[in-house]
Amino acid sequence: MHRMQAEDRLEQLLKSFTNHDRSALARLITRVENRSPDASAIIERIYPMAGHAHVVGITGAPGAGKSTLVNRLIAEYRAAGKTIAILAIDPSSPFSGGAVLGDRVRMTDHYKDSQVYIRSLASRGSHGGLSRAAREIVKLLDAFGHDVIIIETVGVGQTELSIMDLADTTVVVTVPEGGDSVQVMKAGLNEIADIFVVNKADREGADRVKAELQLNVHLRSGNGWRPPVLMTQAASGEGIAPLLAAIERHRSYLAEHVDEAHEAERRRREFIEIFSAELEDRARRSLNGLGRARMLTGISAGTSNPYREARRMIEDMEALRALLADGREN
Ligand SMILES: Nc1nc2c(ncn2[C@@H]2O[C@H](COP(=O)(O)OP(=O)(O)O)[C@@H](O)[C@H]2O)c(=O)[nH]1
Ligand SMILES: [Mg+2]
Repeated sequence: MHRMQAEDRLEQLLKSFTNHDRSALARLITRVENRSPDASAIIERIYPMAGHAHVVGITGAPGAGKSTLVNRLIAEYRAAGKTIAILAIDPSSPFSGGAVLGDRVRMTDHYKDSQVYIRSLASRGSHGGLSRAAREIVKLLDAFGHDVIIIETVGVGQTELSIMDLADTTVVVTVPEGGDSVQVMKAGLNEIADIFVVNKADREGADRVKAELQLNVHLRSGNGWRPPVLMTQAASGEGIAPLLAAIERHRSYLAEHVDEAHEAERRRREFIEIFSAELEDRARRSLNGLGRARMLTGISAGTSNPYREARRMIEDMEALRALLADGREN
């Protein structure tokens, strides 16, 4: 009875979502972010509607000016008549859902714009992993019909790198401060950059950082896309139009150079991630209900070998079938 009602409500929500109701979008995102029991069903349903947005990743050190840059890009995209969504991922943010693009940037103008959707995701409190949440939220934003989705992340750590895997076009933001280009290389950001930006070009040393990055690009082998190195002053808006033009050039490049092998590999990787995450969800939800109390007692007490128990569980077809079928009742 309860389940029926919940399903009806979900149907209603999905219908509103399809009719471009932004509060339905917000509520579906929250369900996915909190890993509510119907999160997987939601993504499965909206998946076929996604695949049209251009996903742009903006990454770089804290304080590099990413949010200021994003704010400028929003204005450019809006002037071009495009609908845009922002997913700001801030690992240091203690807030969830409320904090937006850092306190320094005032986005009130864009808030009022119904064609701009802004959402932030704090790594703390996001159940089931940050990159999974980011991937699914991007799918929702895409399926909703946004032309452009910008993901802002701090460019440190494996999680952030894996989130940039979601982007079609990755913009790495650096600053003239000493050694920033070296930090970029160390963090592996040079390998994922499609476009380099030296922001705060009003400051001393911007030319040098630009030269270092350009040298790095030239030393890269291959004759595919060569990441341009652009100078911007996000605070004043200088260099934003050329940045947008470069992003659009990269988008066209991607459209003209579809790498089928690369795409196939990316889809396979995505499938394995989805499959493993779904299995893990089910395992967590249903282990207690499997009549495995004794085994779990041994695990909890630290007296049994978790590797052996896991293998036994997988090899015990009956238990595995129960595990795979389960998860809905609980
Ligand atoms: N001098 C200068 N400051 C900038 C520029 N762009 C951004 N800032 C400032 O840098 C600080 C950090 O900006 P923010 O966008 O929050 O950086 P984020 O942490 O990378 O998102 C803010 O005080 C901005 O006003 C720029 O082009 N020149
Ligand atoms: Mg920011």
